[in-house]
Amino acid sequence: MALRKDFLWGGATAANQAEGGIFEAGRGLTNTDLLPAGPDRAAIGFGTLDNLQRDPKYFYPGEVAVDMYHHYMDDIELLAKMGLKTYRMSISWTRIFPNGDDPEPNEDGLKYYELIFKALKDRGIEPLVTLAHFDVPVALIKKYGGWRDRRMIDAYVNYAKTVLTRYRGLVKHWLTINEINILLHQPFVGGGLIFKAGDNVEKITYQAAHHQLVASALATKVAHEIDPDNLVGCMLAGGSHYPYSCRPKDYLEAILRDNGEYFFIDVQAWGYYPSYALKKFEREQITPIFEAGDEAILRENPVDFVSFSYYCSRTVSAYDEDYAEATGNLFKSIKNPNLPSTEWGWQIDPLGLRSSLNMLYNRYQKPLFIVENGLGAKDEVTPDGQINDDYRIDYTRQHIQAFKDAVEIDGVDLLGYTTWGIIDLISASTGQMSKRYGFIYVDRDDEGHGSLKRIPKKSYYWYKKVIASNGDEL
Ligand code: BGP
Repeated sequence: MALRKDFLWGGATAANQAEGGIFEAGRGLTNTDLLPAGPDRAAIGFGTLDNLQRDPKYFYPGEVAVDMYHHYMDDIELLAKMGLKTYRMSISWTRIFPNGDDPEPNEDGLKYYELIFKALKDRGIEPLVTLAHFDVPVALIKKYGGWRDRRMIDAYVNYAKTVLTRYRGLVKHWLTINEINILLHQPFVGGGLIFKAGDNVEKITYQAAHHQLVASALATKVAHEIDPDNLVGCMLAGGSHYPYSCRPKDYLEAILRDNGEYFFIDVQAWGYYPSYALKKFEREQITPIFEAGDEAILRENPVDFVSFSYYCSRTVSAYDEDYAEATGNLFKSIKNPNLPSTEWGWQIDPLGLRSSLNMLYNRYQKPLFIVENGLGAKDEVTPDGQINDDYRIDYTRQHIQAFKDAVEIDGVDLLGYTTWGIIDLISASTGQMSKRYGFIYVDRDDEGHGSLKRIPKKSYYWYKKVIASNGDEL
């Protein structure tokens, strides 16, 4: 079995890392607008450093990002010329509802995305839309403390209903919440949570998780009611756990750590809480409060497909030994001595993508979608204005080969592949521009200097051929 004929080749961005224009046309502030570049970013992202006011001492890279807000037509033109079949992007919640739950939506915000979706459709590009990509309106953090409060469910579902209704017929593929398991690792980024001394962090986080899971199921329900053709996916920060050694305890540790991350997807795909999670909650006395009807909402509204990001596998051990550390998207693990690393310490493991696809397909038996994958690396512009990013081509080629094998040899059902940061944008973990993922270069640096000019990289032309040959020409 080869890749589907209608395989969705594409690229991905997110509003908070690409758009900028955060004060334009009535937009309200969102949590990620408050993430500065520099050393405090991680603590703010975790929710231990309360930073609900923008502080002039910081540089906020998301304020302008790569200014897609103003460049979107030119950018879409570049994406179309690459031959993209799909473009993954997120709607900024606070462009639609500046305070998250205003009585009426902001027409300017609705119009903005309508123009984008129409421009994409006109060029034969299917939008793949994330409803919340690290996006919690600041007004709702102030009012409710973010997702710890159940009232977030109504605000989110009302927002979802508004955009699902408005973009009916324009958008068919939806993702409810980006990398939903990131809530455990960066609770402010994932859920707008800020902790005070004495807070039971785990209890609050899992209660917030429950609210997100119910909200996601309700959004799935609404999406299906509004248009039965809508396809809704959940979204996991993926990458399986490897045992550091073949000691049985290490293997068990890897399984348990996988469970810890897949918990969210288990609920969204199966429609119920897995037994290992219920046991953990009981043992640790952190069982989330369920309201009457929650179980039925989850059960009756599982997702249609499972999407995930894949950058690296993660290595773990049950033993407290002196291991070297590897970073990875927003959480750390042990450095795997068998794998090379990027300049940012993320380990490169194409075969791990095939393993993850197998694991997820076996576990869920639903179509899969790789909605993020890519290499964050420094690029150099040659004196004649070229970017020869062979390292990025190499990385992407190996990952594409891995998913082709998962489809062709292992029989995994894969809907598509969108590379992360199809156009350079700011890094979620560091706020840097210099950690570039794009096939399209953007002239902007870590301090916010640069013309914002776009230049297709060597990878741009390479990917164009890959798409045109449906993955045959790598
Ligand atoms: C994921 C996020 C993205 C993206 C990517 C790369 O966790 O969904 O928003 O940024 O990782 O991570 P980074 O930007 O930290 O290199």
